[in-house]
Amino acid sequence: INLMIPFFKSILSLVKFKNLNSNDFSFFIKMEVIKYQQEEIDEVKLYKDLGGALPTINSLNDLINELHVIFESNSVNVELIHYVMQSYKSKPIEWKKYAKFDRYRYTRNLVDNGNGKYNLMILCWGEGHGSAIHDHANSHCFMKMLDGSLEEIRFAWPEKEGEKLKEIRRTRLATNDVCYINDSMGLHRMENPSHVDGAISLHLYCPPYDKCTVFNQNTGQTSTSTVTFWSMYGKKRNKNLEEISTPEDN
Ligand code: 2CO
Ligand code: FE2
Repeated sequence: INLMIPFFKSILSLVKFKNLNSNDFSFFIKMEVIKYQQEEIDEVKLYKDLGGALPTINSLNDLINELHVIFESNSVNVELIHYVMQSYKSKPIEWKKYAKFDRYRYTRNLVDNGNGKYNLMILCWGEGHGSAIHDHANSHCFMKMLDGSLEEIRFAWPEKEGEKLKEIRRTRLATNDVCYINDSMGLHRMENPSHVDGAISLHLYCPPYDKCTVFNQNTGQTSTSTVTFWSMYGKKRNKNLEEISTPEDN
């Protein structure tokens, strides 16, 4: 495992957003991932790129409001999203109404639907809970630890059919850390390595998606997984929905 893999990838992607009220893709936003270096935001450069103003985030509400402002634009800087998510210092009192655990698998709890442009959600990982290896359905994924710690295990896309997936890096995320992934950077699975403590993370997916591909590590075999919400806006959903799957361990 090479922990020093440089992430100086220049990626410029056009992201389509689905209009909430229809099934057409009706508008576009450009997400800029320019010389994005994982886990290291160059604040000075970002400050210059943005013309001399970096937002101040003092609460979860500030973060939610700032994200709305940022996504009003047709062009969104990935480093800026990373920066604002990192600036928020986790305070349990602000997010605990969204933190709903299940004893069997991790839960996804919707905090904000970003006017249809992105989803902001809180994931609750019980002791030892993990996800399957999955992609992100062409979405940009930001993840910030709010409590406890998670391990991200990243894999390369399989090159041949029937091939075992290659692990490319392993990162431990501590409280307040942020990490970013999109499909061009590989696949991953997340795991709460603790058998004592839960872990809580805040995720932003842009554009929102409800289906992703999950992979069997040994055979590379894929299947489609539907991702759903355990709760929305702090309210638990219908019992029947609890049966629908999340990309849990396989
Ligand atoms: N992508 C997974 C999900 O939305 C969680 S791992 O972090 O991206 O369920
Ligand atoms: Fe993920």
